[in-house]
Amino acid sequence: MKTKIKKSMFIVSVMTLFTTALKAQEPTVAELKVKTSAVCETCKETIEKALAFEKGVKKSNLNIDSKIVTVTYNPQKTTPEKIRLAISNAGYDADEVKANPKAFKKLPNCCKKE
Ligand SMILES: [Cu+2]
Repeated sequence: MKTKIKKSMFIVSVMTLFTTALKAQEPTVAELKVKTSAVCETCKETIEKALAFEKGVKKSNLNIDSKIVTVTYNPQKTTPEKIRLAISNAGYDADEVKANPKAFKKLPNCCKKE
C-alpha cells in the first residue's frame, strides 16, 4: 500500500514537471501581417494607436504604400481575430474583416476610402 502511494506521488510530480516545461516552451511573441484600408498618415496613426491599446499587442507598424500593418503580439494574450477586430473597430478593413461602419463614419474625410 505504501509503495503504491509513493508511485502515484512520483507520477504526479513527473506530470507537473512535464506540463511546466511545456508551458515554458509556448511562444510569447508572434508576428501578424494584416492588409488594411489605410490611405494616409492619419490612418496610420489611428490604426497604430488603436492597436497600442489592444491587450497583448506589443507593437505595430503600418506601411502606407502596401497598406499592411505588421503587429507583434503575445499569442497567449490575444489572437489574430481580436487584432483584426480592433482594426475594424478603428474604422478600417482588416484582411477579410470589413471596417466597422460606425467607426468608419467618424473618420476624417481624407481617410474614407471610396
Ligand atoms: Cu487617413
